Amino acid sequence: MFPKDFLWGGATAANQCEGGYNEGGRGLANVDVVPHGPERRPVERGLRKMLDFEEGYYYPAKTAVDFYHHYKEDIAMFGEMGFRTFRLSIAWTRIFPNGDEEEPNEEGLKFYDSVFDECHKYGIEPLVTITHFDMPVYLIKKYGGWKNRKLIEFYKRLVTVLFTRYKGKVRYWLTFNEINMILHMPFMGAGLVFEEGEDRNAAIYSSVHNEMAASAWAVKIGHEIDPDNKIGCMLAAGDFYPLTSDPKDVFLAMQTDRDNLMFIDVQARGYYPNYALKQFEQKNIRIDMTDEDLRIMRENTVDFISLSFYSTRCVSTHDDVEKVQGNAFGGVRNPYLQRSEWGWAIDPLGFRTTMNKLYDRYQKPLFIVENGLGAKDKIEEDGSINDDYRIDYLRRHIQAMDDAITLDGVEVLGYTTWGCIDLVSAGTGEMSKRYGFIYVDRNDDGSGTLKRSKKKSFYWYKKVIATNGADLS
Ligand code: BGP
Repeated sequence: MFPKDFLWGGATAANQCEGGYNEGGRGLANVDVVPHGPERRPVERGLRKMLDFEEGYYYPAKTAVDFYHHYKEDIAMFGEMGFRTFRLSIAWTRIFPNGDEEEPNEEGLKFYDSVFDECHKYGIEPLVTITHFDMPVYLIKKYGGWKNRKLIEFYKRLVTVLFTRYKGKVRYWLTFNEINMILHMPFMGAGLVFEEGEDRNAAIYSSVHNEMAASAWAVKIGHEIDPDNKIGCMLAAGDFYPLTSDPKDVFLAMQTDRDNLMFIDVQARGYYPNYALKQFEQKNIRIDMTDEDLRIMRENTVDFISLSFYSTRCVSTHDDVEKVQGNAFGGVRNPYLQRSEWGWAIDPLGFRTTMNKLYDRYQKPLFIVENGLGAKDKIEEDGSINDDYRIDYLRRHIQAMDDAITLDGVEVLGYTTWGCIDLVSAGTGEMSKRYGFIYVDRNDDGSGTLKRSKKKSFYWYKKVIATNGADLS
């Protein structure tokens, strides 16, 4: 049984749905210059530097699914499904086109004002990710991005403007989307570029520290501006399983989990865990941390833990195992699980396990802000789209979430499925990897009319929400 005020809804991110990359005074962002095609992964990982549009590449984020011009139509459809919340992100470059200006860009602020007003028309509570992989290119070129402590100041300026302007319109905030993604996709996740011979690890962990300090400042500023604000962190979650009961595998799984949980340990408990400090020491990673950073982090922990969950992952110390690449996380194949067309392991019970572990560890409410199946859809002759595979995936995960709440006592504030409307895939840049209840006529090469239509899952999710999760049939 789901709580009465459970926040059902869907999730998007500015860079994957808005488009309008050069409208309304917006500046250029790292997420704009990640191309579709074989160069995408190297760019995402910071192995190939691309800080501007280059000849001969297609950049899907430029137009994405043009939410910038379609938001009224799209939010009306979310309203029709009965959404109680809608997760979206702010494009930093709409508010501060370069990132270091003193004054914000009014046109950008107005855009989100209209989006939030539109949500409230349908009784939809906005859930805002302050930065979803987003970073002004100017800040990368001029300051080196998050490697530079100055970024903390620019981020404080950004959040102060947002909390002040949208006071009363937005109550739920996330500071950084999938903050641990910086380990796996440093450019895509945080705009990091590396110089020749630079120590990658040192650059990553200095940036991580600056992000976590900035996040704690956001919690402080957000609470000061409006004590009703609820501010959360966001983890790309999914437990790491040991492939076998070999203690070496078990230990490796624990360590790999820790690599990702370290972020939330700091954001939710307020201090670096000993294992992280030891690692920095052993790897000779020196981070410029001030006493003030550590105080702000300790005093301003998050109100809730949000997470994305698509799959669990599996690790092994053995050689004779099949390697797989699901999401941005590598690992080995788990023989007990089926996989999506993109090779992501499907594991609803693992979802329940992950929720339990996070709740045990932090004792703070969870918010599931991404979950879903990326799949190819087929339009039938009569125009219908029968996405039973998507319904099946979501049904099993919602059931697992119900079990976690009802049988295990995990506190969960809400659930927003990823890509409630089809959008550009972050990992691959494809449109054909679809997650939505709403189909968007747009193809991998950018062709298509952008027309929206309802899939079978649209009606199914509407019923799920109407029955507060009681009818999943
Ligand atoms: C998460 C991101 C999202 C989203 C999702 C699905 O990592 O927060 O932005 O895209 O994964 O991944 P993909 O788009 O690669 O299928």
